[in-house]
Amino acid sequence: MKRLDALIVGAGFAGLRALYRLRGMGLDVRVIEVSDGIGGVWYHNGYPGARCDVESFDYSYSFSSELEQEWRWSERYATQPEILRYINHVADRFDLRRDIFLNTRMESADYDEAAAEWEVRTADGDVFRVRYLLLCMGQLSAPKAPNFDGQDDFEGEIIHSAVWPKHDVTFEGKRVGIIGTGSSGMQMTPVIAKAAKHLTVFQRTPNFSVPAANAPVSDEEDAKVKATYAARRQQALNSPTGLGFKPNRQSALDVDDAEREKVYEAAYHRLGFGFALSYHDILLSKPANDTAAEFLRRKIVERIEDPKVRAKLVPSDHAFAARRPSVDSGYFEAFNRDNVTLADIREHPIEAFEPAGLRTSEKLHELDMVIFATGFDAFTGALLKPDIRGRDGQLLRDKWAAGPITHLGVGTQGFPNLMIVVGPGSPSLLSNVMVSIEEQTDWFADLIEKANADGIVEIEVDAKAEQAWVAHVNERAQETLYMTAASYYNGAEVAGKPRVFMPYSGGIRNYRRILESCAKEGYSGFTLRRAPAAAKDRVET
Ligand code: N01
Repeated sequence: MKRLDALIVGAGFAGLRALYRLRGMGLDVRVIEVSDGIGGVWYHNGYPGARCDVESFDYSYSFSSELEQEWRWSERYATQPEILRYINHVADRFDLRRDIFLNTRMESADYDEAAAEWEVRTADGDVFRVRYLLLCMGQLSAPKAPNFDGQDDFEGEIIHSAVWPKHDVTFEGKRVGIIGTGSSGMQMTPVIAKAAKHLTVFQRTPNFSVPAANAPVSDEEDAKVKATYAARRQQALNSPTGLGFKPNRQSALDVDDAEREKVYEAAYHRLGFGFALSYHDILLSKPANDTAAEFLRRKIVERIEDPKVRAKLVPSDHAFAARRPSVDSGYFEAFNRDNVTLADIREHPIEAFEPAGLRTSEKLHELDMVIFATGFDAFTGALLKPDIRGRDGQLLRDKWAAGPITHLGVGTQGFPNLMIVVGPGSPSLLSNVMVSIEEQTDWFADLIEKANADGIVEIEVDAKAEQAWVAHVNERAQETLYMTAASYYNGAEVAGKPRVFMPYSGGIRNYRRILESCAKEGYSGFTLRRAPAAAKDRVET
């Protein structure tokens, strides 16, 4: 049994950041990580074409200006290998590895009410007793895969994009199928198309996408950003989503067509994901959204030669960005190649695997390899896998059976001293997640610092506060178009999952102000105790 001040679960961007900060406070803290390497999703999503769709300068830590100055990004949108190199560089530079246990899966965590401690058990039988348990387990880290009839009889290879093998995967001479056209499927399509003998993309829902406008980072741009990095970070902090440029505060409906076209054209060629911020109301008003969606549909049409294929690829069943759009590098153009076929599985659903390939209601697609780019059990998938038991042995999974209940996305009543980093109910995937990670880990660190200074041993969310927060998260979501589409934002990605809105859509800046005022008010919505509630009860009875 190992006794610690804090245990962090997950060695991705969040876990490393939490380790750096908590260790810097003199706490005895460790990280456990189920994989055999650090990096979280960036360790596993090694599929061809994987890259970040937030600009490298913004998708990076801000806690060390030395780190900011010394790291040299090679491209505006970094590839997965480059991001993984960055993560490893950070781990080495700040000597983080010595406190990380790899190949260590948290199987259960039980709250000991009398001691105000968590007892964490790993799959290998190790036990940790800790005051604080920080869950840094990711929002898109529990891959989900279909289970078609006959799958085990398939004679080719099946790979999931989010569990990409560490050995070289070759496509030369192979007939490859990709199921799924979210960001992962759209990123890998043009790359695999170039290498494979034939590529079939199995599409259920056509998705919006904006070109990445990727480019090498020139020495000049690198120097310019580094000279004004602090201002760029401030800009990100004060933006709705944590991206490092100024959003337009105008309505898309307050300008004439020519002006709007000019703005969209410029954003389309330079801003990638930020296209959605061209006007402030793109995600708030359907008529405003229609202007952006119509512009993007025109652009998609221009990129595809065959009118029949084009008609299938143009998204028409959801508002732009109500589902997560992609930022692509040649996705639509890939369908102009002779060796690429689009299989519309909404029209002709997949029926089963056969030894030679995939049978749809139309025909057998003969394949040597099938890639599942089918996404994740988002937001709650990883958090609810282990048995996390709070007061009275209540399982987190039971408490959240009808959807996650949190105060500020950071904790939940009945599970004291449990801290969720970038959890449901926080801006999470509606933000540049690096900004959210740094903000929340620092907020937790300040809270722990205060608790230690004041002799606090138990920190618990109040029931009323979490009810009010869940209601607020829902109210904010209702102001947007997010609930108008079925997506992983609202639980539609997994059959039977509660259909509730998961992230907080009120924006990074609002959220930061809420966190700050919570702290200023002595952590309103939380009860901070100098003795465990259970121990007090015992004394009182
Ligand atoms: O997953 P997705 P993803 N049969 O859920 C289809 C981040 N990310 O891995 O929409 C057939 O978006 C499903 O169809 P439908 C980013 O936040 C970031 O692509 O359910 N099809 C959909 O087309 C992103 O949003 C980067 O009708 C099935 C696709 O699979 C998130 O990760 C790069 C199916 C899943 O799309 C997830 O992206 C990559 C089935 N049974 C990912 N099940 C960056 O650039 C699912 N589908 C940072």
